[in-house]
Amino acid sequence: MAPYTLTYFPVKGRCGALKMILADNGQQLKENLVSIEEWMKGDMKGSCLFGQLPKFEDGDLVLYQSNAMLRHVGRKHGAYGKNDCEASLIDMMNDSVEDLRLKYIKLIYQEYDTGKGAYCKDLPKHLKPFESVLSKNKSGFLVGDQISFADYNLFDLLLNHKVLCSSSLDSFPALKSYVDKIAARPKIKALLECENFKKLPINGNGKQ
Ligand code: 0HH
Repeated sequence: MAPYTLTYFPVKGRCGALKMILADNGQQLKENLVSIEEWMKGDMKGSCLFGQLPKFEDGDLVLYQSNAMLRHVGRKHGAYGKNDCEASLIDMMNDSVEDLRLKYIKLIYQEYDTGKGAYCKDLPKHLKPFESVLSKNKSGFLVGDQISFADYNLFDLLLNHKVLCSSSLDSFPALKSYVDKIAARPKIKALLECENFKKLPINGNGKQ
């Protein structure tokens, strides 16, 4: 039996990074896909602690909130730093990834047609801090010398941004080589090439 179960909509959405960290650690994932029709019936929404998906189960542990899931898996599989200070820096970086993800989600679901140009123009301002951190850390990761859950999260969001604005990484050499390096990790490469993952749209409204 797969040790982990994920219940979510048939999109990459907030679960791309979670699938990446699990795959990279050789972990199996059982997926329950929820159609929008099923969700609209309301029963499942009512059963979710905060009325939203994803829901993640590790045995008897039930988690909501995608970043809590990343932290949980990171903690269990050695992707949460080597000490408390590294863990705090990883939290800081992941919070910044979440800030950018929220901007991205707002664009996709609320302002795509009117706001895409301005978003792409403004994007370098938001990518610059990540470029700065990565260009200083010779390991090629955000914190310390090993990959953390924040790296999978940033990598996932950068892939989305490459789809949104194809030139988004052009003036960021450290980010560009970071994306190439993580994409080349054998288990990540296999996930990105796997049909079940590839066929999922990034978002739920057809915008990307
Ligand atoms: N802070 C939460 C987290 O990080 C936010 C969860 C959230 O926004 O986990 N959940 C949304 C779905 S994520 C939700 O449950 C966005 C994907 C939308 C896909 C829509 C369906 C597509 C079907 C093809 N939304 C439902 C709701 O709030 O009722």
